[in-house]
Amino acid sequence: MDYFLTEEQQMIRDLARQIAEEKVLPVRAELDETGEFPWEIMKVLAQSDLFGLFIPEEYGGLGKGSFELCLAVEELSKVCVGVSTSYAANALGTYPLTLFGSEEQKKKYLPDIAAGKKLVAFGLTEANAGSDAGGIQTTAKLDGNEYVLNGTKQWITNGSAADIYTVIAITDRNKGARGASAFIVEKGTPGFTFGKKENKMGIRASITTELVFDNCRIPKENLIAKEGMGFIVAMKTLDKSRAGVGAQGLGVAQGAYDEAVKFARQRHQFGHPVISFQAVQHMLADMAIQIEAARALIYSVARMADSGAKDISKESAMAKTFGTDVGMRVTTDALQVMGGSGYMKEYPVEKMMRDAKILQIYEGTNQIQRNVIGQCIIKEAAKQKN
Ligand code: COS
Repeated sequence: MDYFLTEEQQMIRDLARQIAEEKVLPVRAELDETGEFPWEIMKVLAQSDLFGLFIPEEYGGLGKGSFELCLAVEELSKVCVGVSTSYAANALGTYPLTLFGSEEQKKKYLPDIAAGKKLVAFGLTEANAGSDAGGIQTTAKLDGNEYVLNGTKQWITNGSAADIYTVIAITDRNKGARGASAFIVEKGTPGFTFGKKENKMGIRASITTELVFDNCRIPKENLIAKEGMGFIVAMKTLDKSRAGVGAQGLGVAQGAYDEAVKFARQRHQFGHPVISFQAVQHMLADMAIQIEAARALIYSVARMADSGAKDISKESAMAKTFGTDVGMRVTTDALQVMGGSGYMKEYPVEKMMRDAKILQIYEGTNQIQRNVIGQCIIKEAAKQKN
Protein backbone atom coordinates (compact mmCIF):
# COMPACT_ATOMS: atom_id res chain seq x y z
CA MET A 1 0.00 0.00 0.00
CA ASP A 2 1.11 3.56 -0.67
CA TYR A 3 1.25 5.76 2.41
CA PHE A 4 2.41 8.77 0.40
CA LEU A 5 5.63 9.29 2.31
CA THR A 6 7.51 12.46 1.48
CA GLU A 7 11.03 12.11 0.12
CA GLU A 8 12.38 13.02 3.54
CA GLN A 9 10.23 10.39 5.26
CA GLN A 10 11.41 7.76 2.77
CA MET A 11 15.00 8.75 3.55
CA ILE A 12 14.41 8.38 7.29
CA ARG A 13 12.79 4.96 6.79
CA ASP A 14 15.60 3.81 4.47
CA LEU A 15 18.29 5.04 6.87
CA ALA A 16 16.72 3.17 9.81
CA ARG A 17 16.31 0.08 7.59
CA GLN A 18 19.95 0.21 6.56
CA ILE A 19 21.14 0.51 10.17
CA ALA A 20 18.84 -2.35 11.19
CA GLU A 21 20.10 -4.63 8.44
CA GLU A 22 23.79 -3.73 8.53
CA LYS A 23 24.40 -3.09 12.22
CA VAL A 24 21.63 -4.79 14.20
CA LEU A 25 20.95 -8.00 12.28
CA PRO A 26 24.51 -9.41 12.58
CA VAL A 27 24.51 -9.03 16.40
CA ARG A 28 20.88 -9.52 17.41
CA ALA A 29 21.23 -13.20 18.40
CA GLU A 30 24.33 -12.41 20.46
CA LEU A 31 22.64 -9.46 22.20
CA ASP A 32 19.65 -11.71 22.92
CA GLU A 33 21.94 -14.34 24.41
CA THR A 34 24.13 -12.03 26.52
CA GLY A 35 21.55 -9.38 27.44
CA GLU A 36 24.14 -6.67 26.83
CA PHE A 37 23.10 -3.10 26.18
CA PRO A 38 23.66 -2.19 22.51
CA TRP A 39 26.02 0.77 23.02
CA GLU A 40 27.60 0.44 19.57
CA ILE A 41 24.20 0.57 17.85
CA MET A 42 23.14 3.55 19.97
CA LYS A 43 26.28 5.32 18.74
CA VAL A 44 25.36 4.63 15.12
CA LEU A 45 21.81 5.89 15.69
CA ALA A 46 23.25 9.03 17.27
CA GLN A 47 25.69 9.62 14.39
CA SER A 48 22.77 9.25 11.98
CA ASP A 49 20.84 11.97 13.87
CA LEU A 50 17.98 9.55 14.60
CA PHE A 51 17.84 10.58 18.30
CA GLY A 52 16.96 14.09 17.20
CA LEU A 53 14.04 13.09 14.95
CA PHE A 54 11.21 14.38 17.15
CA ILE A 55 13.13 17.21 18.85
CA PRO A 56 12.43 20.75 17.56
CA GLU A 57 15.12 22.30 15.38
CA GLU A 58 15.70 25.19 17.78
CA TYR A 59 16.99 22.63 20.31
CA GLY A 60 19.26 20.83 17.88
CA GLY A 61 16.81 18.23 16.58
CA LEU A 62 15.42 17.50 13.12
CA GLY A 63 12.02 18.93 14.00
CA LYS A 64 10.05 15.92 12.78
CA GLY A 65 7.28 14.17 14.68
CA SER A 66 5.69 10.97 15.92
CA PHE A 67 5.17 9.75 12.36
CA GLU A 68 8.86 9.82 11.46
CA LEU A 69 9.69 8.27 14.83
CA CYS A 70 7.22 5.45 14.10
CA LEU A 71 8.91 4.83 10.74
CA ALA A 72 12.31 4.46 12.42
CA VAL A 73 10.93 2.33 15.26
CA GLU A 74 9.12 0.02 12.81
CA GLU A 75 12.32 -0.59 10.83
CA LEU A 76 14.41 -1.34 13.92
CA SER A 77 11.66 -3.58 15.32
CA LYS A 78 11.57 -5.67 12.14
CA VAL A 79 15.03 -6.83 13.11
CA CYS A 80 15.23 -6.49 16.92
CA VAL A 81 12.65 -5.19 19.38
CA GLY A 82 15.28 -5.12 22.13
CA VAL A 83 17.20 -2.45 20.20
CA SER A 84 14.04 -0.56 19.23
CA THR A 85 12.98 -0.52 22.89
CA SER A 86 16.25 1.10 23.97
CA TYR A 87 15.78 3.67 21.21
CA ALA A 88 12.06 4.33 21.75
CA ALA A 89 12.33 4.53 25.57
CA ASN A 90 14.60 7.52 24.99
CA ALA A 91 11.69 9.35 23.31
CA LEU A 92 9.32 8.28 26.10
CA GLY A 93 11.67 9.78 28.68
CA THR A 94 12.11 12.96 26.65
CA TYR A 95 8.42 13.73 26.02
CA PRO A 96 7.88 15.24 29.50
CA LEU A 97 10.52 17.81 28.49
CA THR A 98 9.33 18.52 24.94
CA LEU A 99 5.68 18.68 26.06
CA PHE A 100 5.99 20.42 29.45
CA GLY A 101 9.60 21.55 29.98
CA SER A 102 10.44 25.20 30.60
CA GLU A 103 12.55 27.11 28.08
CA GLU A 104 15.59 26.76 30.40
CA GLN A 105 15.07 23.02 30.79
CA LYS A 106 14.68 22.54 27.04
CA LYS A 107 17.81 24.57 26.31
CA LYS A 108 19.78 22.70 28.95
CA TYR A 109 18.80 19.13 28.09
CA LEU A 110 17.38 18.76 24.57
CA PRO A 111 20.50 19.52 22.46
CA ASP A 112 22.50 16.70 24.10
CA ILE A 113 19.52 14.33 23.81
CA ALA A 114 19.07 15.23 20.13
CA ALA A 115 22.75 14.58 19.48
CA GLY A 116 22.50 11.19 21.21
CA LYS A 117 25.14 12.31 23.73
CA LYS A 118 22.74 11.72 26.61
CA LEU A 119 20.24 8.91 26.87
CA VAL A 120 16.94 9.32 28.71
CA ALA A 121 14.62 7.07 30.75
CA PHE A 122 11.08 7.55 32.08
CA GLY A 123 10.44 6.62 35.72
CA LEU A 124 6.79 6.07 36.58
CA THR A 125 6.25 2.40 37.49
CA GLU A 126 6.72 1.10 41.03
CA ALA A 127 6.20 -2.24 42.77
CA ASN A 128 2.64 -1.24 43.68
CA ALA A 129 1.92 1.15 40.83
CA GLY A 130 1.78 -0.40 37.36
CA SER A 131 -1.67 -0.21 35.79
CA ASP A 132 -2.69 1.94 38.76
CA ALA A 133 -0.28 4.72 37.85
CA GLY A 134 -1.88 7.00 40.45
CA GLY A 135 -0.73 4.63 43.22
CA ILE A 136 2.94 5.68 43.22
CA GLN A 137 4.64 6.05 46.59
CA THR A 138 7.95 7.71 45.75
CA THR A 139 7.92 11.11 47.43
CA ALA A 140 9.48 14.48 46.65
CA LYS A 141 9.57 17.00 49.50
CA LEU A 142 10.58 20.60 49.03
CA ASP A 143 13.37 21.56 51.42
CA GLY A 144 14.70 25.06 50.81
CA ASN A 145 15.83 25.24 47.19
CA GLU A 146 15.83 21.49 46.70
CA TYR A 147 13.42 18.60 46.39
CA VAL A 148 14.31 15.48 48.36
CA LEU A 149 13.31 12.25 46.63
CA ASN A 150 12.72 8.94 48.41
CA GLY A 151 11.42 5.69 46.96
CA THR A 152 12.08 3.00 44.35
CA LYS A 153 11.03 2.84 40.72
CA GLN A 154 10.74 -0.59 39.14
CA TRP A 155 11.18 -2.04 35.61
CA ILE A 156 12.64 1.13 34.18
CA THR A 157 13.77 0.75 30.58
CA ASN A 158 17.21 2.31 29.99
CA GLY A 159 17.70 2.34 33.79
CA SER A 160 21.43 2.77 34.56
CA ALA A 161 22.24 3.28 30.83
CA ALA A 162 20.49 6.67 30.72
CA ASP A 163 22.02 9.95 31.89
CA ILE A 164 18.75 11.81 32.37
CA TYR A 165 15.62 10.49 34.15
CA THR A 166 12.15 12.02 34.08
CA VAL A 167 10.58 10.80 37.27
CA ILE A 168 7.07 11.04 38.71
CA ALA A 169 6.86 11.44 42.50
CA ILE A 170 4.26 12.45 45.07
CA THR A 171 4.52 16.00 46.39
CA ASP A 172 1.16 15.99 48.22
CA ARG A 173 -0.25 12.67 49.35
CA ASN A 174 -3.65 14.14 50.21
CA LYS A 175 -4.43 15.20 46.65
CA GLY A 176 -4.52 11.80 44.90
CA ALA A 177 -3.58 11.99 41.20
CA ARG A 178 -3.31 15.78 41.56
CA GLY A 179 -0.60 15.34 44.21
CA ALA A 180 1.99 13.93 41.80
CA SER A 181 4.74 15.99 40.17
CA ALA A 182 7.35 15.37 37.47
CA PHE A 183 11.09 15.89 37.93
CA ILE A 184 14.40 15.67 36.09
CA VAL A 185 17.03 13.63 37.90
CA GLU A 186 20.54 13.34 36.52
CA LYS A 187 22.69 10.24 36.83
CA GLY A 188 25.37 10.75 39.45
CA THR A 189 23.19 12.82 41.79
CA PRO A 190 24.04 11.73 45.36
CA GLY A 191 21.31 9.48 46.76
CA PHE A 192 20.35 8.17 43.31
CA THR A 193 21.48 4.62 42.57
CA PHE A 194 20.38 1.64 40.49
CA GLY A 195 18.92 -1.50 42.02
CA LYS A 196 18.13 -4.87 40.57
CA LYS A 197 18.80 -5.50 36.87
CA GLU A 198 16.02 -7.68 35.47
CA ASN A 199 16.63 -10.94 33.58
CA LYS A 200 13.92 -10.89 30.93
CA MET A 201 12.17 -13.37 28.62
CA GLY A 202 12.58 -11.07 25.61
CA ILE A 203 13.80 -7.63 24.49
CA ARG A 204 17.06 -8.70 26.07
CA ALA A 205 19.06 -6.08 24.15
CA SER A 206 17.34 -3.49 26.35
CA ILE A 207 18.18 -2.86 29.99
CA THR A 208 15.58 -2.80 32.76
CA THR A 209 16.51 -1.79 36.30
CA GLU A 210 15.23 -0.28 39.50
CA LEU A 211 15.89 3.39 40.28
CA VAL A 212 16.55 3.90 43.99
CA PHE A 213 16.17 7.34 45.59
CA ASP A 214 17.50 7.66 49.11
CA ASN A 215 17.35 11.26 50.27
CA CYS A 216 18.28 12.28 46.74
CA ARG A 217 18.42 16.08 46.59
CA ILE A 218 17.74 17.80 43.26
CA PRO A 219 17.50 21.53 42.51
CA LYS A 220 14.03 23.04 42.69
CA GLU A 221 14.46 24.04 39.02
CA ASN A 222 14.24 20.35 38.06
CA LEU A 223 10.49 20.34 38.62
CA ILE A 224 8.75 19.89 35.25
CA ALA A 225 5.66 22.09 34.79
CA LYS A 226 4.04 22.80 38.15
CA GLU A 227 3.62 20.87 41.37
CA GLY A 228 0.57 18.64 41.02
CA MET A 229 0.89 18.25 37.24
CA GLY A 230 2.83 14.97 37.39
CA PHE A 231 -0.07 12.65 36.57
CA ILE A 232 -1.08 14.78 33.58
CA VAL A 233 2.56 14.92 32.42
CA ALA A 234 2.69 11.10 32.64
CA MET A 235 -0.64 10.57 30.85
CA LYS A 236 0.13 13.03 28.04
CA THR A 237 3.59 11.46 27.67
CA LEU A 238 2.02 8.03 27.32
CA ASP A 239 -0.61 9.34 24.88
CA LYS A 240 2.22 10.66 22.74
CA SER A 241 4.38 7.55 22.84
CA ARG A 242 1.81 4.78 22.43
CA ALA A 243 1.63 4.88 18.62
CA GLY A 244 5.35 4.11 18.75
CA VAL A 245 4.72 0.96 20.79
CA GLY A 246 2.15 0.01 18.16
CA ALA A 247 4.90 0.55 15.57
CA GLN A 248 7.10 -1.89 17.48
CA GLY A 249 4.32 -4.51 17.19
CA LEU A 250 3.93 -3.70 13.52
CA GLY A 251 7.67 -4.00 12.88
CA VAL A 252 8.11 -7.31 14.66
CA ALA A 253 5.03 -8.67 12.85
CA GLN A 254 6.49 -7.64 9.49
CA GLY A 255 9.86 -9.17 10.38
CA ALA A 256 8.29 -12.49 11.39
CA TYR A 257 5.98 -12.55 8.37
CA ASP A 258 8.93 -11.99 6.01
CA GLU A 259 10.76 -14.92 7.64
CA ALA A 260 7.68 -17.15 7.36
CA VAL A 261 7.18 -16.39 3.65
CA LYS A 262 10.85 -17.03 2.92
CA PHE A 263 10.77 -20.31 4.83
CA ALA A 264 7.49 -21.49 3.27
CA ARG A 265 8.95 -21.06 -0.21
CA GLN A 266 12.04 -23.10 0.62
CA ARG A 267 10.59 -25.87 2.77
CA HIS A 268 9.26 -28.84 0.82
CA GLN A 269 6.80 -31.46 2.10
CA PHE A 270 4.80 -34.02 0.12
CA GLY A 271 6.95 -33.04 -2.87
CA HIS A 272 5.90 -29.36 -2.89
CA PRO A 273 6.98 -26.11 -1.24
CA VAL A 274 4.74 -25.65 1.82
CA ILE A 275 3.65 -22.22 0.50
CA SER A 276 1.70 -24.09 -2.22
CA PHE A 277 -0.67 -25.52 0.43
CA GLN A 278 -3.84 -23.56 1.03
CA ALA A 279 -3.64 -24.00 4.83
CA VAL A 280 -0.33 -22.13 4.81
CA GLN A 281 -1.52 -19.53 2.28
CA HIS A 282 -4.53 -18.70 4.45
CA MET A 283 -2.31 -18.18 7.48
CA LEU A 284 -0.02 -15.91 5.47
CA ALA A 285 -3.01 -14.04 4.04
CA ASP A 286 -4.40 -13.37 7.53
CA MET A 287 -0.99 -12.19 8.69
CA ALA A 288 -0.68 -9.83 5.70
CA ILE A 289 -4.17 -8.37 6.31
CA GLN A 290 -3.42 -7.71 9.97
CA ILE A 291 -0.05 -6.11 9.23
CA GLU A 292 -1.49 -3.74 6.63
CA ALA A 293 -4.44 -2.81 8.86
CA ALA A 294 -2.06 -2.12 11.77
CA ARG A 295 0.16 0.02 9.55
CA ALA A 296 -2.79 2.07 8.28
CA LEU A 297 -4.05 2.70 11.84
CA ILE A 298 -0.65 3.47 13.37
CA TYR A 299 0.40 5.84 10.58
CA SER A 300 -2.95 7.67 10.80
CA VAL A 301 -2.72 8.05 14.59
CA ALA A 302 0.90 9.24 14.41
CA ARG A 303 -0.08 11.80 11.75
CA MET A 304 -3.00 12.89 13.95
CA ALA A 305 -0.60 13.36 16.89
CA ASP A 306 1.64 15.51 14.68
CA SER A 307 -1.27 17.59 13.43
CA GLY A 308 -1.54 19.18 16.88
CA ALA A 309 -4.77 17.37 17.83
CA LYS A 310 -5.35 18.06 21.51
CA ASP A 311 -6.79 14.81 22.73
CA ILE A 312 -5.34 11.64 21.23
CA SER A 313 -5.92 9.30 24.20
CA LYS A 314 -8.43 7.07 22.45
CA GLU A 315 -6.62 6.84 19.12
CA SER A 316 -3.17 6.27 20.61
CA ALA A 317 -4.59 3.53 22.86
CA MET A 318 -6.13 1.94 19.74
CA ALA A 319 -2.84 2.09 17.83
CA LYS A 320 -0.96 0.56 20.77
CA THR A 321 -3.48 -2.20 21.35
CA PHE A 322 -4.04 -3.17 17.74
CA GLY A 323 -0.40 -2.93 16.69
CA THR A 324 0.89 -4.99 19.60
CA ASP A 325 -1.88 -7.60 19.45
CA VAL A 326 -1.00 -8.00 15.76
CA GLY A 327 2.66 -8.30 16.79
CA MET A 328 1.86 -11.18 19.14
CA ARG A 329 -0.55 -12.98 16.79
CA VAL A 330 1.63 -12.70 13.70
CA THR A 331 4.85 -13.79 15.41
CA THR A 332 2.97 -16.78 16.87
CA ASP A 333 1.52 -17.71 13.47
CA ALA A 334 4.85 -17.17 11.70
CA LEU A 335 6.42 -19.67 14.09
CA GLN A 336 3.56 -22.10 13.36
CA VAL A 337 4.13 -21.78 9.60
CA MET A 338 7.78 -22.64 10.21
CA GLY A 339 6.93 -25.58 12.48
CA GLY A 340 9.84 -27.16 14.35
CA SER A 341 12.33 -24.85 12.62
CA GLY A 342 10.49 -21.80 13.92
CA TYR A 343 10.93 -23.07 17.47
CA MET A 344 14.70 -23.35 17.10
CA LYS A 345 17.14 -20.56 17.91
CA GLU A 346 18.71 -21.10 14.50
CA TYR A 347 15.88 -18.91 13.14
CA PRO A 348 14.94 -15.48 14.53
CA VAL A 349 11.19 -16.05 14.91
CA GLU A 350 11.26 -17.63 18.39
CA LYS A 351 13.06 -14.48 19.60
CA MET A 352 10.53 -12.28 17.80
CA MET A 353 7.68 -14.11 19.55
CA ARG A 354 9.38 -13.68 22.96
CA ASP A 355 10.02 -10.01 22.20
CA ALA A 356 6.46 -9.37 21.03
CA LYS A 357 4.92 -10.44 24.35
CA ILE A 358 6.14 -7.45 26.35
CA LEU A 359 4.51 -5.04 23.88
CA GLN A 360 1.07 -6.13 25.08
CA ILE A 361 2.20 -5.39 28.64
CA TYR A 362 4.44 -2.33 28.87
CA GLU A 363 3.44 1.34 28.53
CA GLY A 364 0.01 0.33 29.76
CA THR A 365 -1.30 -3.22 29.34
CA ASN A 366 -3.69 -3.79 26.47
CA GLN A 367 -6.40 -4.28 29.07
CA ILE A 368 -5.72 -0.76 30.42
CA GLN A 369 -5.77 0.56 26.83
CA ARG A 370 -9.24 -0.90 26.40
CA ASN A 371 -10.28 0.83 29.64
CA VAL A 372 -8.97 4.13 28.24
CA ILE A 373 -10.88 3.59 24.99
CA GLY A 374 -14.00 2.62 26.97
CA GLN A 375 -13.83 5.79 29.05
CA CYS A 376 -13.52 7.87 25.87
CA ILE A 377 -16.56 6.12 24.37
CA ILE A 378 -18.57 6.93 27.50
CA LYS A 379 -17.52 10.61 27.36
CA GLU A 380 -18.36 10.88 23.65
CA ALA A 381 -21.75 9.23 24.15
CA ALA A 382 -22.55 11.60 27.02
CA LYS A 383 -21.68 14.60 24.82
CA GLN A 384 -23.87 13.34 21.99
CA LYS A 385 -26.80 12.85 24.40
CA ASN A 386 -26.46 16.41 25.67
N1 COS B 1 -4.60 13.20 29.46
C1 COS B 1 -4.87 14.18 30.33
N2 COS B 1 -5.41 13.98 31.53
C2 COS B 1 -5.71 12.72 31.88
C3 COS B 1 -5.46 11.62 31.03
C4 COS B 1 -4.89 11.90 29.76
N3 COS B 1 -4.63 10.95 28.89
N4 COS B 1 -5.85 10.49 31.63
C5 COS B 1 -6.34 10.85 32.83
N5 COS B 1 -6.25 12.19 32.98
C6 COS B 1 -6.67 12.99 34.12
C7 COS B 1 -8.15 12.76 34.39
O1 COS B 1 -8.94 13.66 33.65
C8 COS B 1 -8.22 13.04 35.88
O2 COS B 1 -8.22 14.43 36.11
P1 COS B 1 -9.16 15.08 37.26
O3 COS B 1 -8.52 14.66 38.54
O4 COS B 1 -9.09 16.53 36.98
O5 COS B 1 -10.53 14.49 37.04
C9 COS B 1 -6.89 12.52 36.41
O6 COS B 1 -6.00 12.54 35.29
C10 COS B 1 -7.03 11.11 36.96
O7 COS B 1 -7.59 10.30 35.94
P2 COS B 1 -8.36 8.95 36.21
O8 COS B 1 -9.33 9.15 37.33
O9 COS B 1 -8.87 8.42 34.90
O10 COS B 1 -7.14 8.06 36.74
P3 COS B 1 -7.10 6.55 37.19
O11 COS B 1 -6.29 6.52 38.43
O12 COS B 1 -8.44 5.93 37.16
O13 COS B 1 -6.18 5.85 36.08
C11 COS B 1 -5.46 5.03 33.96
C12 COS B 1 -6.30 6.02 34.75
C13 COS B 1 -5.75 3.58 34.27
C14 COS B 1 -5.81 5.31 32.51
C15 COS B 1 -3.98 5.32 34.19
O14 COS B 1 -3.61 5.00 35.50
C16 COS B 1 -3.06 4.58 33.24
O15 COS B 1 -2.86 5.02 32.11
N6 COS B 1 -2.45 3.48 33.69
C17 COS B 1 -1.48 2.77 32.92
C18 COS B 1 -0.17 3.41 33.17
C19 COS B 1 0.88 2.85 32.32
O16 COS B 1 0.86 3.02 31.11
N7 COS B 1 1.85 2.20 32.95
C20 COS B 1 2.96 1.68 32.27
C21 COS B 1 4.20 2.17 32.87
S1 COS B 1 4.76 3.66 32.29
S2 COS B 1 5.96 3.17 30.87
